[in-house]
Formats: sequence, C-alpha cells, structure tokens
Amino acid sequence: HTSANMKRKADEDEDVAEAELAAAIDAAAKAPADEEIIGLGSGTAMLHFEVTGKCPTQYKSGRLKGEKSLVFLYLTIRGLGETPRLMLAECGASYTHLVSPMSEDQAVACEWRKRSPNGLMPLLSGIGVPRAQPLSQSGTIVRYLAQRYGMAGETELDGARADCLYQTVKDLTSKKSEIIGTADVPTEGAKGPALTAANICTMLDAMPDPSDDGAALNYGQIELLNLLMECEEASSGSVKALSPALEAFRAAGVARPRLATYLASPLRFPSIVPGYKYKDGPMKRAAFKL
Ligand SMILES: N[C@@H](CCC(=O)N[C@@H](CS)C(=O)NCC(=O)O)C(=O)O
Repeated sequence: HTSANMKRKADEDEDVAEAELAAAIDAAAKAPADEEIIGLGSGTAMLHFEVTGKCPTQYKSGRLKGEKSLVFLYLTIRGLGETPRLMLAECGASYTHLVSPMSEDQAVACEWRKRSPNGLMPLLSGIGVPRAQPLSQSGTIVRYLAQRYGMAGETELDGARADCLYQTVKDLTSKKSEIIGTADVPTEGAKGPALTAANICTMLDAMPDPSDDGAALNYGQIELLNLLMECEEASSGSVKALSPALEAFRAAGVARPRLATYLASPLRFPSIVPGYKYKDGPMKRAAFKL
C-alpha cells in the first residue's frame, strides 16, 4: 500500500512539474518581443530555446529509450551554465533550454527555487532525471552530461584524468585576474598560473586533439576552453602570453564546427560587467531567437 501510495504521489508531482514547464514555455512565448533583457534583473518570463542538434558518431545520444527529453535551466548569462551549454553544442545534443532573467515570477520559472536541491541554478531534468526532482550543482550536471553523452573518455581512468583536468582548470580559474593582467603580484609555483598552465599542457598531451573534428573531447577540455575564451575576451593576447600551446588549444576549440556555430548563436549570452548587466547594453527579447 505504502509503496503504491508513494508511487502515486511521485507521479502526481511529476505531472505538476510538467505543468510548471509548460507554463514557463507558454509565458516565454507570450512575453513582449520588445521587452528589454539587461542581463539579470529585467524581464517578465524566461527565455525559451528549443535546441536541435545532430549527434556525431564519436559521442553518445545521451537519452536512453523511454526517457524524457533533456531540459536545462539556467540564467540569462554565461556563468555556470556555459560549460554545460558548450558540452551540449559539441556533442550535438537536442534539448529544451529555459533561462531566467531573475525578475519573473517563480510560477513561470518552473518553481526553480523550490525544485532545486540546493535552491540554486543551474538545473537539469530528463535523460533519466525526473522533472520533479531535477539535478543541481554545475559540477554534478557537467559530470552527468559527460557520462551520458560520452565526454568522460573511454575508460574509467580516462574519466578520472578528465576530472583531474576539470579540477585543475577550476584552480586556474581562481587565478584569472593574474592571467588577464589585473592582479599586481603573480603567484609563484604550482599554485600560480604559469606552472598550472604548463601542467595542464602535459595533461592535454595524452587527451583527444581538438583540431580533429572526429575526436571526442572530454569535459575537462570543455571547461578549459570556456576559461581560455573568457580570458581572451577580457584581454586579447593574454592566453598566448600565458602559454602558446594553450592558445593553440583555444584556437582549435573555437574552430570546431559545432562550437563555432554555437558561439555565433544567441545561445551564447553577451559578456557582463559587475552587477550582471550586459557589457554592451540591454538586448531585446526578440534577439534571443535561434
Ligand atoms: N555551487 C553551485 C553554485 C550555484 C549558484 O551560485 N547559482 C547562482 C547563479 S551562478 C544562483 O542560482 N543564484 C540565484 C540566487 O542567488 O538567487 C553550482 O556550482 O551550481
């Protein structure tokens, strides 16, 4: 009895979560096309993208038989959504992307504050994850996507190496101000950007080659590409000054066909200034159309 009741309750909650998703999509469609999205802090509904990709042979389809389609929720900035977006672009995934400008009602935003296990974005549901109990934590989402889409190497050890790179890139990210030249004193040794970059290059030597379109990149490599793009945008030439080999990695990464298409699309949110406002000013909702 108890388990039948629990199943019924879970099914009901899943139906409620599906209705929340439908309401968010409906509100996005009905919101004024000329409404301004300033970054975070304006807008009456989420933005809605139906991304349709084609999975190249080196990756996996991500979705098993009988599973719901992927829904990925984040905010109208790059932030912690960017590595998942880059991964999904690279592996040709199809998904529903809903992004919050953080000023709409929770009733038209999938109730993400309540649904999220840690109360924060990003969130993922589908491909094995119930809508009513989505996954949160960007690192958790990245690793789940990597397992599903084949971006964690071929063996368990490859996967651990990819994770070591991912974590080392996180460490390098904490030194971004030194890379782009806004910090006064550079950190020396293995914690500093120069040696961390050199160590990352050694890790990359044993990994798939980003200049090979047919290679399956891993999630550590995508995290690295994300950081290098941010550094280059903040200060042109800064990646080459850090490491010519990392500059070659960045250039090869952004030239990969599916990544290049993504980077030129409205899914690639503008960069922001402090306060989470778009650097080049507000965008119209209508500009965010695939
Ligand atoms: N450790 C978490 C941090 C998540 C986080 O800080 N999310 C922010 C956006 S980047 C958020 O949801 N902010 C909403 C709020 O502060 O109300 C992760 O990696 O996902």
